[in-house]
Amino acid sequence: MSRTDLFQSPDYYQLDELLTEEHKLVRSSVREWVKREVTPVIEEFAQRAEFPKQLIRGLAEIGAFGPYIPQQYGGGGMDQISYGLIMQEIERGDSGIRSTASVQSSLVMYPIFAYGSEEQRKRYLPKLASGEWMGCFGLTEPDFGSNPAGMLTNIKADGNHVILNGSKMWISNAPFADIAVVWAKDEQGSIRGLIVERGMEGFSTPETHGKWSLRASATGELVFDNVKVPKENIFPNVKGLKGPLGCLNSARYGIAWGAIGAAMDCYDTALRYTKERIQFGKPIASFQLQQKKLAEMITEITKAQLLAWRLGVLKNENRATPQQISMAKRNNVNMAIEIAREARQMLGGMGITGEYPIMRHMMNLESVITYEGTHDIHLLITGMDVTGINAFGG
Ligand code: TGC
Ligand code: FAD
Repeated sequence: MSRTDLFQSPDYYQLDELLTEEHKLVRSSVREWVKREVTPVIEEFAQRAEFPKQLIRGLAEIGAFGPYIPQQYGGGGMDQISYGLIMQEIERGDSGIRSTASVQSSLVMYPIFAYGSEEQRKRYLPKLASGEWMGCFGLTEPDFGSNPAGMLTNIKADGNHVILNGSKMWISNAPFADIAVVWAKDEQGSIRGLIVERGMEGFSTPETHGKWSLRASATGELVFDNVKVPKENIFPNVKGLKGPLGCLNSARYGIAWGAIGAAMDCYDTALRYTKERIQFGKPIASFQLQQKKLAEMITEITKAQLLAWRLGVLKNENRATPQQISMAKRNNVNMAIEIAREARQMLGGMGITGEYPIMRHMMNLESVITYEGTHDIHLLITGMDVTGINAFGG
């Protein structure tokens, strides 16, 4: 089922002029890697519901693990727009592969860098940057998804250790991760972050099967049964829900870019297909209904590109608010899923096959619109920002 990757990136508003030479270099090297390593295999791995583990080394080599983490810890030392472009290009290949890179960079390396001790940074970051160790991020629980403040997972002091109990659900990379960044309540009820290593007694990571979405990404649970974790594995520099939510800002920002990649791939595929497919003696791209779909797609992609780029500038200046990030995540993922649904129809029956990437993108995006805060949760964040009134309940 391996296919030739003819992808051509749309740039309707000459947005490349807003990028530096370094941005363009980073983007083209990731794009080439995706064409060479991801496209030929991704369909088969997705059909088999298997994570292509062999891509880990390449992801590390293209700088997808910790692009904006300082080089002294093994990161790429790049800016936020480079990070965004890397996510865009990887998700152009597959949202599940982008998930692996997002989790490693923004949900594992970022908290260790931002909240960890110098010892924790030195012990974990270089190995995570090189892909020698892979990480996962445990916030969601069976009974607490959108409302993580209610979490039940807890730690109790025990000399130089804490005893960790509870469980996490829907955790990307869990089945193969070497370490987990876990959020748990201490005896005072404060949320703390700690690093749990595979092999610690009482820690297991059962895989979640039966997903119709993000099939090339491994998802699992984290189960903690009286796990004895050294106190030195707790992040010293953060307490409260702002710890995990701070990591989500970074991951949601990456998704706002990533979703553009999936949308561009669907648009590009539909454009090429409709120009070649003949019905009623003409290419179907000559019919007004098809042109309306293509025109709306390129308009929405262009708006999303502008939103992501501006957010990147604000983020580089440390001025991007969590609410601005929510708006971009929500808008761009919704834009991508709508384009995927339209593009799938434009390919007729061929649209449901693995010969084209559209159905896979479409199904993947059902997870992307749900994780890192659902579509409606992000709407409520914007609603609260503009009205000053919390509509979450509680
Ligand atoms: P609330 O009372 O509003 O806030 C509690 C504290 O947190 C602070 N805060 C933030 N800090 C940093 N960044 C943000 N985005 C923040 N949002 C809030 C806030 O200032 C406060 O601080 P303090 O010092 O006063 O204590 O919290 P709430 O309990 O009312 O919840 C608000 C809500 C619903 C917006 C939030 O909990 C939420 O975003 N829910 C969605 C949950 C979510 O996104 N889960 C994602 C799990 S990880 C994941 O999906 C990974 S998928 C990875 C992949 O495969 O790519
Ligand atoms: P719920 O919170 O039960 O929400 C169900 C519905 O109710 C949604 O439509 C929601 O918008 C709506 N809703 C909830 N509250 C309100 C409200 N106040 N007002 C209006 N509507 C509301 N989590 C991690 O911690 N780490 C991971 O690595 C990770 N990876 C994931 C990978 C995949 C493939 C998936 C699907 C999920 C992953 N998640 C991860 C979990 C993800 O973040 C949660 O699924 C998400 O936050 C939603 O939580 P929930 O599934 O419990 O849905």
